[in-house]
Amino acid sequence: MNDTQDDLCVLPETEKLPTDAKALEHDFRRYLIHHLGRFLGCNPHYLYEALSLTVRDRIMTDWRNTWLQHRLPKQRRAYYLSLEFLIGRALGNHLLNMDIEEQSAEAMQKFSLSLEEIQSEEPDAGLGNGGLGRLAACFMDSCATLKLPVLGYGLRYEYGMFRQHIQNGYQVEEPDHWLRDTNPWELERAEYTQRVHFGGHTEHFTNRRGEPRTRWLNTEEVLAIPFDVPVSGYRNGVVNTLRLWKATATDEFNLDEFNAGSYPESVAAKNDAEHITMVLYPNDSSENGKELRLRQQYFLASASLQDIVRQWEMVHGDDYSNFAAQNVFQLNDTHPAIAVAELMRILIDDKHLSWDQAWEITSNTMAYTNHTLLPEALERWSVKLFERLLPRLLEIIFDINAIFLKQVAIHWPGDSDRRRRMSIIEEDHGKSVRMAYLAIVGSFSVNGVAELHSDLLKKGLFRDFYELWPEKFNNKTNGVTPRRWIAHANPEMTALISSKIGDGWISDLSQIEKLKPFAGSANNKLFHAQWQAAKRSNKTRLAELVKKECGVDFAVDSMFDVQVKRTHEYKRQLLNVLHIIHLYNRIRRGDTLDWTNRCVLIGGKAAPGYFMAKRTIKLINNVAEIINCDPEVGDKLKVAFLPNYRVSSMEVIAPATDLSEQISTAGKEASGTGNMKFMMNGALTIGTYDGANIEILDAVGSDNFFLFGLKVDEVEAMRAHYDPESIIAADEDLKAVFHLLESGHFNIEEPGIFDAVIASMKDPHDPWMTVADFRSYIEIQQQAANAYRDQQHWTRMSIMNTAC
Ligand code: 26W
Repeated sequence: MNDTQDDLCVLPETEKLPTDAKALEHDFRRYLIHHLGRFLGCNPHYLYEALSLTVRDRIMTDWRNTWLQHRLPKQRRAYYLSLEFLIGRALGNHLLNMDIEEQSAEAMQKFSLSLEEIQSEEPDAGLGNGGLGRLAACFMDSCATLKLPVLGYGLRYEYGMFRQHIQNGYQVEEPDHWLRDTNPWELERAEYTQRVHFGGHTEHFTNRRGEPRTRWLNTEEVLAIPFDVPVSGYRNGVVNTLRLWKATATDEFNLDEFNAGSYPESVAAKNDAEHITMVLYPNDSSENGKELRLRQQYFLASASLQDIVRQWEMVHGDDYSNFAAQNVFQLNDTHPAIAVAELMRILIDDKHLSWDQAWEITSNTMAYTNHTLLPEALERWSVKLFERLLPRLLEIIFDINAIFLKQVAIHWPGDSDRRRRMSIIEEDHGKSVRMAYLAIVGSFSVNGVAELHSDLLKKGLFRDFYELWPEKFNNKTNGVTPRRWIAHANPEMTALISSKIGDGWISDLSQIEKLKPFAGSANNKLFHAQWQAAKRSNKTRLAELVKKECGVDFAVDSMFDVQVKRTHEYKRQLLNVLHIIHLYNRIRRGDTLDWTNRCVLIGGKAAPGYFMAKRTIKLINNVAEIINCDPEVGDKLKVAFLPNYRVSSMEVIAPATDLSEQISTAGKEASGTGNMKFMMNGALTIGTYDGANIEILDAVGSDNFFLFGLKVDEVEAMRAHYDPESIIAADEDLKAVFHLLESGHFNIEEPGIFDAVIASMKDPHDPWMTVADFRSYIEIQQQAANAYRDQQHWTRMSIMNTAC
């Protein structure tokens, strides 16, 4: 589609392609044979590609019409700016949204192909690390279903989240070249290419009208080419857009060097440019200050804002008076926060607005979501690096800061400490730019992602700012899309729910509470049996995956106890391990009266440079190996570490889980979203009073939730005198666990490898206070195990979790 008059015409319904099985079968064959040049016996990737193209054709008219709708200047448009969109697989999602699953299965049947197998050929689009990236993808889905005019802007990483292999129990990373085989879900839109500048220097001058102006000169330019990905709404004719930028070199960039006779250098320069979108940074909790990462951030912000301003000008010319009323930018954490300065630069330098006009627009269009309280995750960029890479942006940030600090001085006269604390520029240990402060100063809204988290932001991290601007701060508790996480992932339960309450809940989840009356078992015997049967077949599916990936046998009658999420000390996979070893000790000493068989599944990637997290993965694998091959243990306890946990694994895991582990140190998990995916699939949560667990507990009631552990204030109160060694000494079970760990029982062939991990838990300065929650954790685990043996009661609780 180009920006000419012709694209103003909305395509009529008659333009739509038929979606009956016959038509799908016909187009599939045509794509496979005539477009891809393959035949039925080919590599199954091409079958996936042929079907995806067939489906994509059927999205096109809605996509185009939605795009045109959004260009009408009647409503405020939102742009979700994010370095991560963890979208996973697309085919199944579109089939569901367009209601063509059955026809597609029937069409594939004609070729003796299984739709499910074809879907499993699709590589996950792993363009994110974890919660923050998946949240962006869930929001895009929900916005399309709610018919909201929201556009996502992100980066088209050539390599997504690394693939995790387990070798001898250790995590090994392998690059994820997900685009190697073509991606049928993207549409290149070279006609909307933008130019992004780096380096160079600035020059100040006065224009003919005597106004001060700035030029940014001698820059290197990089081209930003957009690739659009369709985001379909649920059966509503809406297809929104996720626009992902790819970096490439400009021709001039290469030519200069080429003409100077240095061909290799010119090619190297091309590589430099293309490196910007080569790979996703695999850190999800600590910033590393790398230049390439700052390049990525600016590249996204600049290309996206230029694109939006370009579209604005097509309709409004150079009249920006309504811009703020009709546009809003949501910053997904501080990663795209440079957008605050970039919008100022575009409006002032390129569009010649005054500072005040530009600031009025910027500070009324930017909104910032914070996703973490961990201090090590707060982004700071060295002023030196900024100066070299983005000199004009740094000047603007200095100016924003100077004006802001004057405001602070007026609010708190004479309080120089306050000014130092709140400055966007940190002066200690080498000057740096505090991106969170830039985001707060430049935004009209600052939100946390769960009630507790938003509260802690106001009391802690952003306290000074809250005192200055209380009206900016608010909460938006995270959510997840029930389309992917129930309707797509759990079709059996979906059909069962809809048979009772209709299917309105799929696009309006508040209706799910109509399920509550069915939780009582007295009059709902059949429904309860069907609920259990659905869980059972989901558990069978997961057991097959675990067998295939880990070689471990999970018995479906056992309680499936699952912790999947990034591996991080604050999420306390180690606490889970302590409990597993405790159960193992009990089995060994014959303490198994009224035992509940349990299968523990753990999965999650560790950042490649995060030693403790990687060693924890090794510990889990070693403990699993010893327990699984101990004949004395048998089916009482099985432990598996699922390699390469990703979106598509969660689609199998969540529907099959009985017990969802959400066991972070209170105050550390901003929200959590896995907790919601498990709950809506009828799992019970065993969790601390943290993040969105609290709201889950409120919704479902304490009878249907296994709460344990210290609360935030208790954690903080204990810190000063925390003495894990004496807690261990005073607790026979915990002592036995540590004794076994320290005896080298789990690492006979590799002595000493767990010393650091063990020491971290015994350290009085352990920030995660794992040992402090052990007793209350194993007690509540025992309660969960007991509860599980009463299947009738458990089913009631399971239904309540879905219904709430
Ligand atoms: C700069 C390195 C870096 C990269 C990513 C630091 C921090 C991040 C993210 C903020 C980490 C993240 O994904 N946070 C998670 O966001 C989810 C969505 O809001 C929350 O549910 C999780 O609790 C939070 O850990």
